[in-house]
Formats: sequence, structure tokens, C-alpha cells
Amino acid sequence: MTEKILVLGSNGQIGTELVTALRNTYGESNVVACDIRRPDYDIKNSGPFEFVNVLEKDTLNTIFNKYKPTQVYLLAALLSATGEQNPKLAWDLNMNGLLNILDLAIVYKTAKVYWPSSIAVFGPNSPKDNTDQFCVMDPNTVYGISKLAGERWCEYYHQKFGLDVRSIRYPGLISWKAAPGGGTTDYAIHIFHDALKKGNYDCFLSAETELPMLYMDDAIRGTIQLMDAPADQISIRSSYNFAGLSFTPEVLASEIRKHIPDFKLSYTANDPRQQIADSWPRSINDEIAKNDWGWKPEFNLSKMTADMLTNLKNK
Ligand code: VAH
Repeated sequence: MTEKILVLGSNGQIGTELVTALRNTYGESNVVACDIRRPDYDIKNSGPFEFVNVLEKDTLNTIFNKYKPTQVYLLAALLSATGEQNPKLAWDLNMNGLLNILDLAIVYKTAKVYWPSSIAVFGPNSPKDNTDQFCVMDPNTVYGISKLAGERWCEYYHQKFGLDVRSIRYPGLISWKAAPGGGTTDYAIHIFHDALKKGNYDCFLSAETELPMLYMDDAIRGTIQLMDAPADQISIRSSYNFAGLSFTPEVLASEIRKHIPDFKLSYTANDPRQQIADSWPRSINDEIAKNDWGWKPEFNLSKMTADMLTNLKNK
């Protein structure tokens, strides 16, 4: 059967790359990019696009009825930092957007649904190192609270209605193609742009703030690998712990200096994102994803840094 795939939130950091990857696999006309904002040139000119607000259930119903999707990827969300500036919108978009999609997936018998969670589901009392799949989870950002609640809803819809919904707790995602959108980990993207443009970067997180990160190439490959895995290999129906690499701003700066020797890193203290970062783990245990369906990251710090700088120079 031909796959017909909806990607909601297609203009975002993940969406722009996921749409391209899915179109390469399933054919451009079979992957419908959907977003509330006009798409960028590449997305618009490589396949179908629909203006969709995931909070408008009537519009969503029209789109589901038009395309009868076999897979739906819901990426639309407000991230951690932006979410704290607009808590009620963050909760509404992240929670009701998900519930709208889960309900319509049942009605239209969508075969598979993908919804990203985040390591933001962990909080100040979660273990900080090699954090397990199951542990104390007391997120204190609206983003983290909405992702934890969303995980519970995904598992509920799987258990009660048999919906094949799958999810990954992404670490901070690093990419060069699309601009980052309001995350706490986005310093690890801006630093590359400023290193090339100005030779220096002023970081809003402190030098010793270690966070779990993942290069976008690994995130996209891992997401599609999860969605392609046989259902009987999926033991986690809330959201899989996922890890790539963990580093501090200082460690990242040292790696950048191997390419730009004079690069200077400074710090601005008292940024509200520091509190968010301090509530998250330093590293994640993703053994279950590795054992269930063979997940394995390919980008370490040196390979990621070289790839980021090369591609940003050529962009
Ligand atoms: C954020 N990039 O910073 C996202 C991510 C783990 C962090 O979820 O909000």
C-alpha cells in the first residue's frame, strides 16, 4: 500500500529535515508538509503543502479526510524557553494539539503516529547521570510538563485503542539547515554561527552546564528507524530515552578551536534558561532503544563540529 504521510509543524527545526528525508524515501507527492506558516522554498517546491493549525480540529479533520494518512508526524510545539514566556499557549498547543491528532488518528485508522517528547520530562529530582527510562520525573517547565503528560496520553491511546503511536525523548538537537526555535539548548547552534561570523560567542549558559545533545542527522535517522521497526519490537509506548553526546559550552568551544583557533567564548550570567538547563540531566541511558530496535548514534563531538562548520560555511 502506498504510504501517505502528514508532517505537522513541517517548518520547524526537525520538520524541515524530516519532510526532506521522508520525501526521499516515500516520494515527494506522498509526504504532505503542514504548518501554520508559509513553508520555505525547498519544502514548498518539493511536494504538497497545507496551511494547518493543529488547534483547529475542523481544519485537521478536512486534511485527514482529504489525504487519509497512513502515517502522521506531529512536531508542532512551543519549546522550553518560549513556553515559559507563554505558559498557557504552550500547554494548549503541546497538549490539545496532540489530543486532536490522537483522536483523528483513531477515526481515520492512521496506521502509525509519531510524536516527539524530550529529556525535558526529567526534573530537578531526576537522576543527573545516565538517567534511566523509568525514574523520578518532576519537570518544572510547562514544556516538560506537557511532554510528560503527552507521553502518558500516547501510552493510554495505545493501550485503550490499539493506536500505534511512537515517540522519542530527544536531547537538545543540533542542526545547520533550519533556525532553532526557542530552546534552552539552542546555544549549541548559535555558537557555530557566531564562531564563523564573529570569531566569538556570548553564551547564556554557564561554562560547566553539561547537557545531553544529538546531531540532527542522527535524530532523523533514528526517528525513521523507530517508525520502520516492527510493532512487536516496540516495548516503550510512552517515549524512548535517546542519547547522542553530552558536553558543556567549554568542551564545545575547545572542539571549535580545532577549526577556528582564535575563537573566544564569553558568558552572560542570570539568563532564565540557566535554571531550565540546571533542572535537566547531564546524560541519558538509551539502552532500551538500542536493544529494542538497534538504535546507534553516528555523530560524536568532533564529527558533529566538523559537519556543522563545513555546512554553515557552504550555506
Ligand atoms: C529545548 N531543544 O531546548 C529543546 C529540547 C532537550 C531540549 O527539548 O527546549
